[in-house]
Amino acid sequence: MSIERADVLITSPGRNFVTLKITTSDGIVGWGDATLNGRELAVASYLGDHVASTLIGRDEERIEDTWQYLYRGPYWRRGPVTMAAIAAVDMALWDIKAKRAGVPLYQLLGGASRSRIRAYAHASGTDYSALANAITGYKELGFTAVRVQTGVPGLGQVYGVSAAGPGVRYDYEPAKRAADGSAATAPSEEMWDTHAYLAHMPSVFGKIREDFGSELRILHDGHHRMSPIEAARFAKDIEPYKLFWLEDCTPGEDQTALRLVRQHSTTPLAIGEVFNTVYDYQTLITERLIDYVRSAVTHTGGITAMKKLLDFAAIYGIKSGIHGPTDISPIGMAAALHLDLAINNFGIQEYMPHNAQTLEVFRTSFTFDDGFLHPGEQPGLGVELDEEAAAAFDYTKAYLPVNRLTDGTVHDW
Ligand code: GCO
Ligand code: MG
Repeated sequence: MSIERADVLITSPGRNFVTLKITTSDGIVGWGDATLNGRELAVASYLGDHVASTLIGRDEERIEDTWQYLYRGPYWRRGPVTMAAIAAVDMALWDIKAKRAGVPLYQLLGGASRSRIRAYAHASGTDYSALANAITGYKELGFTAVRVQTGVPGLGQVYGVSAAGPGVRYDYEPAKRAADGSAATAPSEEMWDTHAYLAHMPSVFGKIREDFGSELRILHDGHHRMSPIEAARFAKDIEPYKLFWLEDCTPGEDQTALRLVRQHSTTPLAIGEVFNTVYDYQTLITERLIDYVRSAVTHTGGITAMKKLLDFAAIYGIKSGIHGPTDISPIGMAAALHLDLAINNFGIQEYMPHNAQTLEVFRTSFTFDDGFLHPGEQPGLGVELDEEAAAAFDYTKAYLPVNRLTDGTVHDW
C-alpha cells in the first residue's frame, strides 16, 4: 500500500484550523493537525506547495523514515511552520497505522499506563470574585486543577482573562477577527505593566488558598512576560501558595534564564508551548531546570517527536503537560490524549473544550468525565473531519494581539 493523496483543508468553525488528509491506495484516511494560530496559511502552503507531492507513492507504514525525510531532507529545519507541517504528516500516518491495526493509537504507543487523564481548566476573571466564581464552576464539573488568570488593577484586557464575563467559559480565544467578524488586517494591541502584575498576583493566590483549601491544584501562566530576575522573585514570593506549576515565566528562547529562577525557588516550572523540537529543551532537561514539558504535539513534529522528547524528559524526572488550548484542533488534542494515556511520566493535560461549531466539523470520540479525559477506543486517533460541514466555514484571517508596556514599548505577548 502507499500514499495516494495528501490534501490540505482549511476550515474556520468559529476559529481557524488547518488539517492534512492523507488517503492510502486502499482507501484508508488519516488526519493530521497543522494549525498555527495567526499564521495558518504559511503551514497550509508549506504542506500543499512543498510537502504533499513528495508523499505520493511513499509507503505509509514507514513513519520514522518519513519523519526523517521531512526533517532532514529539506536542509532548512525547525521552526513552528516546518514542525507543524511535519506534525500533521506524522499524526495522519499514525492515524492510518492504528486504523489498519484496528486499535486506538495508544495501543501502538505501548498501551495504557493509566485509566484516566487528569485535566486542568482555564479559570479567569477580571477581578477576584469573577475568578472565584469561575473556579467554583470548574470544580463543580469535577476539575481538580485550574489555571488561574486574573485582571490587574489599572490595566485593561489582560492575557488569559475571558472578556465574556464571569463563570465557566469555553470560548476564550485571543486571536481576533475584525470587530464586525470579517478578516482582520492587523493585530489588536494590549497594554501591560509587569510591576502592577507582580504587586497584585501573589495576593490572588493567597485568597484562592483561603477560599478553596490546599487540595486544589493551582496553575498559572506568565506568558513569557517576566525578566529572569522578576520571574525568580515572583516564583519565590508565591512559594507559600504551593502552585502545581508556574508556566512560561520568562521568554521562551532563553533557556539559561531559568537557571536564575531555579536557584531562588521551589515553585515547579513548566515551559514549551512555543518550542518546536527536543533541542529547545536540551539544557532545560539535562540541567533539570523545568518540571513539565508544555509542547503541543501539533507544533513539535507530531507523535514520533513528542514520544522521544517525553522519554528523554522521563530520564530526568520531568513530566508532561501537553499544550491543549482551542488553537490545537480536536485532531491535535486526540494525539495528545493517546500519548498522555501511554507514557509513564504523564503530569497533567490542558483542556479547553472546543465550541459546538468546531465539534460539528471535527467528530471526536474522546471523553471528559468528572475532571478526567480519555482518548476513547475508536481505531486510530478517534477524530474524523466532516468535509461537508467544514466547507461551510470559510477562512477568516485573525491575529493574536501585540503587547505594549504602558510607555509604548513592544513587549512579549
Ligand atoms: C496556553 C497558552 C495559550 C496561547 C495560545 C496562543 O497556556 O494554553 O498560553 O492560551 O496563548 O495557544 O495561540
Ligand atoms: Mg501558556
